[in-house]
Amino acid sequence: MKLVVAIIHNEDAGALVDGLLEKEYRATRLHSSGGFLKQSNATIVLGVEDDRVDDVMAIIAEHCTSRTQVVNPMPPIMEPGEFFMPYPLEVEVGGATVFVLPVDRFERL
Ligand code: 2BA
Repeated sequence: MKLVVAIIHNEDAGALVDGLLEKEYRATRLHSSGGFLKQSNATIVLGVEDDRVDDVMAIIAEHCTSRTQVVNPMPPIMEPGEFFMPYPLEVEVGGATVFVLPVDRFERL
């Protein structure tokens, strides 16, 4: 068995969970936020049999799309008379960042 941890855009989370449920995968949605952008995203956690991981990856790919987000960099600490022109920065946020981990033991009590 594997634990699939997928960090995805908030906007894609509902459709992904529905897509997984349609195929009878059990999933948990966690509210998370990215360390870099500090914006909220979603983390989907699901335990699946080894031979179903590829199917789950395909469902994730189907429902999660990458987007470009604009970040306004923090102004540096300024000395009197210095001037800072903030240029917004474009960042490509992937459709999904996925980790697949081995599971030693799984029980539903
Ligand atoms: P964030 O940390 O908010 O990162 C959003 C996007 O900003 C990243 O997209 C990447 O394009 C860019 N980025 C992140 N760190 C950067 C840096 N130090 N310098 C320049 N650009 C940087 P993704 O790579 O698609 O990541 C999307 C979200 O997935 C991340 O949100 C984070 O929540 C999670 N993530 C990505 N890689 C991870 C990892 N190795 N471990 C844990 N979480 C990860």
